[in-house]
Amino acid sequence: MSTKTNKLVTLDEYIIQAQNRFPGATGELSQLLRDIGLAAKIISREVNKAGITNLLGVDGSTNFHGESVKKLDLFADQQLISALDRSLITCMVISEENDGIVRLNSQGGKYIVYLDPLDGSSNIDVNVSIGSIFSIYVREARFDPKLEESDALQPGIRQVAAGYVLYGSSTIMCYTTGIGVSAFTLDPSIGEFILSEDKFKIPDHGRIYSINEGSYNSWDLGLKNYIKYCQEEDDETGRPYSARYIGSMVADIHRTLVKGGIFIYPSSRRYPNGKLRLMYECNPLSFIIEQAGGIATDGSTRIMEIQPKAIHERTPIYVGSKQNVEKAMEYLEKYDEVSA
Ligand code: P6P
Repeated sequence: MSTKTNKLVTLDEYIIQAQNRFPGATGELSQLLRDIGLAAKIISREVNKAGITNLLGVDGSTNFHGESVKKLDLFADQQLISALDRSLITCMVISEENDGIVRLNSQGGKYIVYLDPLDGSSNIDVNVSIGSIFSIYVREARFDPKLEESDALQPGIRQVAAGYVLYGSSTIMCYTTGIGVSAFTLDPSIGEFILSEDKFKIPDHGRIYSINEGSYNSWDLGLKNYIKYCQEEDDETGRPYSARYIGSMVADIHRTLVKGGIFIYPSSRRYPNGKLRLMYECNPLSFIIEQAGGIATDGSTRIMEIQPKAIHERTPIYVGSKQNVEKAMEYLEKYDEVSA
């Protein structure tokens, strides 16, 4: 739920108005967000006509994770990195598409940006929604000439901004700078992101659970019993809940933000530490959900308090409406003792 707005406000206008509320603001973060907005428009244009411009399909290479790289993955990565490089505000980028840190031209730049340039890319060829995710930190040792990976290993609570762009039935950019969540819808006829929802609030409880039930057999007992709880008849809590799983985290999280409920990617036999990446999937999307009034944990620890050890590390995630995530945690704790 949120306050719909009627006045036409573009992303650029909104960012400037927000900046003016902070007299000491240098305008650098505003510029960085505008850079991402520009790259998002270009990526949206290509995503929406990928089938025509031969941008569908695999690039033929595999990334260092061993995953086949889609042409649009590379295109999105290049667009975002070059947009950030042009404004000389960002010193380095960490992206799912690059093994190590990507040093930009401005080695003294204030910001470090994590990117999942095109999340859910396995859905590209079947025309299912995909998204770009970004997470922004301030470089602490700003004037140390040696730019190291360790500069980027900061917990999610240190994010200064985070958000996503969802390329779906419309293109939506949703971000937070720590004072609420705002969403903008791209109007392709004028090439502008227009403010569509301001101060997003996630429902305290939702009737949707979202998990890939194909890995059921390798779940912990607590998770198995929580999903059974979601499927039981109970009018008071509106159960059985509906199961919805798109397989694109950005799309599943956006639905959870709008309608409430819970999204889960647990640890499993195939992914003992979970599949999703802490720094450029779970932290930014957890920042958004927390700012909207929800909760995000790894099953026991708040996602944004995890101290990262590696830039591409993975984590399990339970994220969404407060009541739904708390209920899931109850089951994990109750049955964890049993299975231990
Ligand atoms: P599975 C997409 O590849 C992704 O990284 C997330 O966007 C999505 O939530 C998850 O993986 C889907 O993984 O194992 O259910 O196909």
